[in-house]
Amino acid sequence: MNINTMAKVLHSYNFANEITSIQKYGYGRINKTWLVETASGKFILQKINSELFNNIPKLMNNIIIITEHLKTKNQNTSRSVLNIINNKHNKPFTKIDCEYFRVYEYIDNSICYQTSKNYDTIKKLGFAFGDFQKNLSDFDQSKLYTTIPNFHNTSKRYNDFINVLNKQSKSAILKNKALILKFIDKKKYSSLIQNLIERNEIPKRVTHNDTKLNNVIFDYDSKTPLAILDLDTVMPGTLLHDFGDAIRYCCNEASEEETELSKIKFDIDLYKAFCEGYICSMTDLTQTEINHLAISPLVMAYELGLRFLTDYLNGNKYFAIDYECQNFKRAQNQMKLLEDMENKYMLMQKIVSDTVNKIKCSDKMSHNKPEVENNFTDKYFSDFTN
Ligand code: GN1
Ligand code: MG
Repeated sequence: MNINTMAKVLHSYNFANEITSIQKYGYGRINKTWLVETASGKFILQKINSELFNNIPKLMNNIIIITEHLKTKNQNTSRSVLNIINNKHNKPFTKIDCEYFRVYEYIDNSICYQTSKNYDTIKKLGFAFGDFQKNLSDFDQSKLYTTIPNFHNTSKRYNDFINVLNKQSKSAILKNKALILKFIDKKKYSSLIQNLIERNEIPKRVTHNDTKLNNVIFDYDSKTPLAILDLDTVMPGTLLHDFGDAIRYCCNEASEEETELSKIKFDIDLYKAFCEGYICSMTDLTQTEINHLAISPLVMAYELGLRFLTDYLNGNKYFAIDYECQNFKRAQNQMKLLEDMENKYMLMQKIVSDTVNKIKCSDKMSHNKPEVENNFTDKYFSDFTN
């Protein structure tokens, strides 16, 4: 970012005179993030992508009202949410030269994981996302502004892909033919969840829509989740998208950036751990939701792969890249993951139904569940697993 703009932004905050360092932070593909250290504490500074989000005041209002609601559900309000710092004019964002910036309090003694092979961590992650969902179940959806219309409308994503394909030269299509054909061949995934939404077969809930492992802050010592980040895409939606997207990301043995396809495998034990955590905390799932939990990660891998491939064919205008064919490689990565999930799908279904039954049994057996001190205690998990 232009140094003058950065200086103006920082001067709009009360901590401007105390800054000791500023470094780039995180791996977001949409917003730009910095860690600002000052004599009195650390802050997260973000430049919000205003090409994508076209009404930032309304987006910020979503984040404020969701954060306030989540605070009513948890006593430790400095570590259970990411608090927004207002600028000197008491505004939650600063606008400089048509660009928008916001600042969050940094949560001390915390960590964000890009990947994790630890079953306990992933079980707690599942619990945290289920808990987030449950905590928002009494939030009035009509108060939310839709920041990106049709964000997880996979049928629309498929149509966008076909429209971009139609604009390609013959040689571009031939060059990428194998992957393009795979996405066309698996078109059935594009309407699977969308049909349930359109036929009102699943409830509309307040959902996060970007449930990646790296959007959760963990306590550094206890390794338990503290807060869920990146509320830009909190909108009315279906929990199938959140459940599926979280699994698509955290159960890939490799990262989303892996280009060596043989390393991309779906880890069924991590999946089991996530299911146990999620189903344990999000207890009011409907039967239709339960029936579609197992298929949802396949739909989400298909959707994201399609988005990466569409963006690649369209000149990489959406997802930030470090090298020219990165979005093509990311699409290949998601396709490989999807193919591996297809091979394990029967087992994925069985794990969901076994987990649901196990929780129903343990609910019947113990009417006196242990008190949950903080949302993610180990005590609660060992009670569930034993
Ligand atoms: C984008 O920037 P980040 O990492 O928070 C994208 C998600 C994708 C993700 C893939 C608003 O999220 O939908 O799943 O990249 N966010 C938006 O890594 O498009
Ligand atoms: Mg995001």
